[in-house]
Amino acid sequence: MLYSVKMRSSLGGTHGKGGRHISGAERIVSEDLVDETVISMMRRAREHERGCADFIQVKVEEVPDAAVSYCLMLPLYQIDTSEKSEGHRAAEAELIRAGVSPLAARRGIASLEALEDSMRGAIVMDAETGERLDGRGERGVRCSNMDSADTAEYEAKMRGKGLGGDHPREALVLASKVAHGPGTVAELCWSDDPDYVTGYVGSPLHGYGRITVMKDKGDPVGGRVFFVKHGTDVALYEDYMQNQTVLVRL
Ligand code: PML
Repeated sequence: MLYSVKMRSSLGGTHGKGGRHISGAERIVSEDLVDETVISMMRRAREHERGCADFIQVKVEEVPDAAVSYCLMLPLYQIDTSEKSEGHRAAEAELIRAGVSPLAARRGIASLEALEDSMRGAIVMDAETGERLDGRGERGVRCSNMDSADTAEYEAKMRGKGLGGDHPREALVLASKVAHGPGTVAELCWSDDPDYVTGYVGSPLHGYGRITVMKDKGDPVGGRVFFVKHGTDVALYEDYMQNQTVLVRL
């Protein structure tokens, strides 16, 4: 039996509401790993560089085997850039190479640049027209309920590539689920961690393209855009992103 373990932590709110988001994590693990996963999430919440959370919520939930689907991990490649403008040019080229129209690629990048605050979820954008399709304002559409199918093997592989940190490990799993979504053409992302400037363009056609510099150091605003085929059923798409449990195989 598998279990979903989710953690979110915040600071300065009341009963977890209205505070500043500090950290979040989610894993899907076998029963024997539930306890250690909960403990390591608690530690992560309390020792986060954004501060020590005063509210931590951990949720453990059984996942029936029948509810799990599988997809393959995206192949990873890297584009080295040295500043934000170069990173954005590279991202635009990668989005177009993945099948996003030049107009939508520019709109996607501009939408993230225009954010004043980080979004918890993603903007869903028509890959042809650049029109925003989700009606979820600042919340966007969260991609949730995914993990690697074999954590030990995955972590060893990422460490072997020099990518042992939380950001690339979690992002590659998420990007793999997104790329297999019903209608995904590409994804654009940069982090909301002020100390983390690397982002990526993911796509079913070319895989996970890390772009080493996508924003200025110290900038706390990040987000994601999911570009979808013209005519995609957005309700179905949101349901897949938020609710479908996906394990990613190497
Ligand atoms: C990478 O290092 O491969 C990019 C990671 C992006 C992290 C996005 C996030 O923090 O949510």
